[in-house]
Amino acid sequence: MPQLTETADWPTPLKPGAYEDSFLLGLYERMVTIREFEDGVKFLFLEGSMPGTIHQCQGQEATAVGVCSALREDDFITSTFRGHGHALAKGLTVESLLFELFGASTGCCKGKGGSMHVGDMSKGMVPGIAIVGGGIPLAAGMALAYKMRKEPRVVACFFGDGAVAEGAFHEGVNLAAIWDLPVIFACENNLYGASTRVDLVMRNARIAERAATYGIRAETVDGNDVLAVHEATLAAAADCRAGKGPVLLELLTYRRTGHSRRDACHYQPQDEREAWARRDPIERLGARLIEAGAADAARLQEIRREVQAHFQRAVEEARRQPMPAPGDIADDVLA
Ligand SMILES: Cc1ncc(C[n+]2csc(CCOP(=O)(O)OP(=O)(O)O)c2C)c(N)n1
Repeated sequence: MPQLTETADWPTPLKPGAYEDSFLLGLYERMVTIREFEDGVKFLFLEGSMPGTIHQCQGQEATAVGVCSALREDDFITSTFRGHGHALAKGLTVESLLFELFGASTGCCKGKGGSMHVGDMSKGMVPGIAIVGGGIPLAAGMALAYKMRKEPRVVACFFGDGAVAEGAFHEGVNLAAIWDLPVIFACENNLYGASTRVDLVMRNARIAERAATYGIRAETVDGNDVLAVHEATLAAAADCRAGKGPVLLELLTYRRTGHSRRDACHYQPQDEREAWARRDPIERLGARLIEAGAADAARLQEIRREVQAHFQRAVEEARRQPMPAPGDIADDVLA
């Protein structure tokens, strides 16, 4: 079986001039926004400022930003319970997300979703579904609607490696395949499902290989390289819009924080953590920006400081937001 950490040795081709500096800096800023948001939220949660629970994505910023930067505004994404990064990458504001995590009625789901269910239909993100694999048949259904209405839209469906062993994966991918539906199945293979390593629960942990079973195209992508993810998603979206059917992208990455709440990740070997820390997606893009002359270290530091200041202002505002009124409990209940 190929080593799951093999991307540590993958080259990161620098293509000077292939992108506008402003685009690259935008990707960088978006990834820093996600990292600072997640680190800040972790602290706020542990100090008891937030109700419920949290699932975070530190280390996986390039998958969210790489995929969403290749989509159009009216394309949709689905997400599961680790959706903060997906939401920020798809265009939700730091405020609407943070207010939601505080349980405020001004949050993106009016304070009724919390960390596990963030989303905003007006931004093209279906609120997160906490059922592992739950977004996969949903994405196929949405894509069927696009196809029947002849709308040139695409759904990018984010899910983890653990979801691949769910029946919903087989059902959703198979339907999307036979009907040539415009779905990008974006599997964030972060090597762990909760505390269990992927190769303990799958004989074949190279998830892209499953595509052959369904007769669809797939690619294994370095998920810590935002430009590699962006380019793979652009190609997948083009295939989808051309009616060629769904594409499975296996985005190899690593979750650098616990599964949820107070999980300290003791099950991740130290050398593995260090190897992935050396391939931090933000530092890698930063190094490439400097090498290409798109920015210097001072500019990157300035971006981080601006993002931190924005987050701190949002926290102050979040503490002043109104809570949902008890009388609103049945509003927006559809079933
Ligand atoms: C159907 C279902 N089974 C179990 C759970 C409990 N659960 C929540 S997250 C999780 C691990 C999922 O791992 P993965 O899909 O790889 O996503 P990741 O956490 O790596 O992003 C489990 C088992 C659930 N929410 N839904």
